[in-house]
Amino acid sequence: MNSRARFLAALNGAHVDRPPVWLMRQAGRYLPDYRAVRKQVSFWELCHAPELTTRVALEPLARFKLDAAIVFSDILVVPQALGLGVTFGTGEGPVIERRLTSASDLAAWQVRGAAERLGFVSQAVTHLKRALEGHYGLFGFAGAPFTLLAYCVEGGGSDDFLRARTLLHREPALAEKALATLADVTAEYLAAQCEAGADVVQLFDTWGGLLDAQTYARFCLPAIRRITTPLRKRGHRVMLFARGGQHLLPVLGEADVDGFSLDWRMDWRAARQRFPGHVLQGNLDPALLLAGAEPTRAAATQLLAQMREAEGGTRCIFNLGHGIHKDTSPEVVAALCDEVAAHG
Ligand code: 1CP
Repeated sequence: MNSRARFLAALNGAHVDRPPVWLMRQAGRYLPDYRAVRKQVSFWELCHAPELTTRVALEPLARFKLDAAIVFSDILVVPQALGLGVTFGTGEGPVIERRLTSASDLAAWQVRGAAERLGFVSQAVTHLKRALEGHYGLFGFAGAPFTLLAYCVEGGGSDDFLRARTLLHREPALAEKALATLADVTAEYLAAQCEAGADVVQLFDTWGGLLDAQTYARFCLPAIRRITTPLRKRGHRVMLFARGGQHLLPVLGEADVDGFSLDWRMDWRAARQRFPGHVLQGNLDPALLLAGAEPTRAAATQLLAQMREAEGGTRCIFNLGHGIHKDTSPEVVAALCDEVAAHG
């Protein structure tokens, strides 16, 4: 079975010889070629150069037995396209210059033309699609509305995004309007990625798990559906990753998605029981890879056995429960992918 055929079969619930595998953040700082590229160009320059985004997206496919690629970009391209001024400093993570604190800040967002300003990402998808020559599946992606809002309100990274969580409750109308705006730009942006050749797109709700289920259902799910419902009506596939969202499982069914990417703390069997017809993806703890090849292989074998319990492992995609940590050894990643491939 070719990788893309395996990947599409898993998405469609057809027979698979084994679950396909890809890894969140599979292109990134743990790979020497990525670090070499970043010595030459800034992060934004890299994102805007299709030859380079394709080069870094292909590197993990050349090294490891992976079944899908993900376009190289970042979730913060959306606030950048809205004119918020996003910079990636060395080491300490992104900074957003024009934070969202009031209705007048929101009124200044440059919504018109934002999807066009994101055209470089669709170009990266087109370029990568051509290079994959139909051999591998291809993911597009975007940040989910709340995760984007969290960065826009905070002005950068945070452990608890307290300012964003406070805004939801102090100024719910402003928060809803900002979430809807982010959603509408994202819907158009993801449709363009699908039209450029992405087989499926993933919404990263990295910070959604900071919210209780009631707040998530009130603010996040309507914004997510503004993206997913029109995409799915057009025949595009969408996955949702709600990191730290085990307590959200009872409400996530309202997201209108094809599948869920599971955080490492989520129980695979419990998720499968709740979502028998959805694609499930995940969910090895990235920390296992830092612990070495043996614990990683053992945990992978166990997870593959759980995947096989329902329908011979179809509608399952092997992945981590969050992105690969930058200190991960490529040899361990190779061992993991070999282990998954050996289960065919
Ligand atoms: O210095 C560098 O080279 C930049 C490091 C880096 C990389 C490699 C950033 C800055 N972004 C990326 C690429 C990236 N980001 C990808 C494509 C790589 C791949 O998967 O192969 C993807 C899917 C993302 C998504 C992303 N960016 C998320 C969601 C997924 C997740 O890991 O939770 C988030 C939260 C971001 C924000 C971001 N971008 C970069 C950093 C360091 C951060 C985290 C900021 C923080 O909260 O501290």
